[in-house]
Amino acid sequence: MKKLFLGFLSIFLVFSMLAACSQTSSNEGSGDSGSKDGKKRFAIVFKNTGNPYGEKQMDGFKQAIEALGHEAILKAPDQPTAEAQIQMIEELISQKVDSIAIVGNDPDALQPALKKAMDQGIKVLSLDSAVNAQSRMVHVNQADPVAIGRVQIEAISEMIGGKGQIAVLSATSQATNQNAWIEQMKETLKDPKYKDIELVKVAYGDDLRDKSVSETEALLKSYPDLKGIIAPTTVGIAAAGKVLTDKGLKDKVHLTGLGLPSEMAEYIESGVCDWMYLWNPIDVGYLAGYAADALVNETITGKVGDKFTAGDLGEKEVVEDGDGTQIMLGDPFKFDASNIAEWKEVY
Ligand code: RAM
Repeated sequence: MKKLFLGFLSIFLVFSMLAACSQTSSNEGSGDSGSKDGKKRFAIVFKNTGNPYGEKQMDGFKQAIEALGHEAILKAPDQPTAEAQIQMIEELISQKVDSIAIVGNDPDALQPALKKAMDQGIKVLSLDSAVNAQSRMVHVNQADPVAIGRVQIEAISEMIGGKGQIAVLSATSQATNQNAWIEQMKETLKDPKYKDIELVKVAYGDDLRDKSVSETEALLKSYPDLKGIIAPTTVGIAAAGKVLTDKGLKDKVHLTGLGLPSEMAEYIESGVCDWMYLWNPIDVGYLAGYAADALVNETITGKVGDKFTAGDLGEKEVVEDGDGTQIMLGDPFKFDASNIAEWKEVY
């Protein structure tokens, strides 16, 4: 029954993506400014296609943009590379969209393209995975990276009894968000209470399902004493959950990280993953939609102290983020056997 539901869900998501792409291509090449019906056009560019988390985030963005009476353009390249995103940004610049919200595949490589967009009056923001402060007006952050990194180390430590080898299965090696979280994991591991935990490797599955599966298998082969895997990516954790299940490694190799409840429910219910964390990806996209609108109508410019109302999420404020600024969604949320049944239906 669950498989059937997930089957229908995937078909629905594929159709939504196709609908989004055809909507996008109908604007492509027109090169005119503004849309013909006078609606403003707001683009979002995710890391790559085939990631249900990205689809949820784009859904939330679309909901916000349409509630505001504008047009949403949803885009994602086939591969999670900066080059592919640069090409999409160039296309959006020539279409003279009003705003570009980017989930960066690289912190720095998109700078020339995004600066060109801003020089032409396009309002640029990042969400989920930031671009550097010079490439954006503001970043929409799901949660504090310090907390995201720390909770994952606390979790794996508890699961393996504070002792043994662990590995990280990440997304791409250039992903700003995963790299920030891994840096915080390494900081947390410096605490003497984690002195018996050894981080043996950070592997990269590139947010591609097959590569994440083979990277997990390689970790298990190279480190036969491995006690735990942290996958701070929804694609990675689901792939690792499948490998550990197929190889019967429940209780031998523990798993935590950041997972989509709908994809991870079976592994949490079976005990392959005791618990994991995430935030609401729909809300991240929705908040970015309202932030983009506030930039376009100049309610905010992206400076510290700017405030705006983000629909159902209420009032939000722009705060500091290193040499740039950001808008925070909330805290990471814990999913375990007690609440997964409820959340797997939501996202
Ligand atoms: C993957 C993506 C995304 C990240 C989540 C946790 O879906 O890498 O950017 O925020 O995992």
